Amino acid sequence: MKLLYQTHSPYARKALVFAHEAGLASQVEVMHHETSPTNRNEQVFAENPLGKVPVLLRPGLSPIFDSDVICAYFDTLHDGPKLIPVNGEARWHVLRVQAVAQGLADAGIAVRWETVRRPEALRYSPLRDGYVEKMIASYDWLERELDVDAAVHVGHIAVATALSWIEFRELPDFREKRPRLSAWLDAFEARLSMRATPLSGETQD
Ligand SMILES: N[C@@H](CCC(=O)N[C@@H](CS)C(=O)NCC(=O)O)C(=O)O
Repeated sequence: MKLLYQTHSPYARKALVFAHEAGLASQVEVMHHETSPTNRNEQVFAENPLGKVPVLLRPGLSPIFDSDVICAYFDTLHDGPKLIPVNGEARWHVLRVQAVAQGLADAGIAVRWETVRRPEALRYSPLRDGYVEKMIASYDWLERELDVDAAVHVGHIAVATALSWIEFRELPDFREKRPRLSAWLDAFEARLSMRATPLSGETQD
């Protein structure tokens, strides 16, 4: 399988960390692609009409996107404990945590548009502030709700890759007032899956 990837994408890293955690990384060939809504990548558009990474290419089968769906697919390919609980309240808890993590990364990208990516004259500070509020509320929610002692699941992977990217991009701090979340992230970042997938590079708009 080939994974259309980006070394500075929280979502692409989430899919690859999941592959490592599920014992599938050796079956995944990583192909780096730059993407931006202002810088069309034809090879990515050919596989995903949204023009975004990650995309998983499977021999003889249709491409899979986005990161949520790639992770769900990977979870069908291994015999270990499921990283996405199959049923019960555990399933809804894990998917909800994943949703908050996805929203955090989405809000972080929106903040970057309104601070560094958009030409200065076109930036709109009320929109930046609104997205920062969402990030702060999500940090507080994770400080309260994240099941830090549970076995690793897709929600953990999504939160760790989102928060790690937020620090990499110097977006609003989450550590100072959130010791529980902060300690959990430090421990998660020591995992092989995270150490094998470092963030690097600049967005090319
Ligand atoms: N919901 C998607 C988000 C993917 C996404 O936004 N990827 C970014 C890279 S961080 C991208 O390719 N952006 C290009 C664009 O927005 O056109 C997922 O979870 O995979």
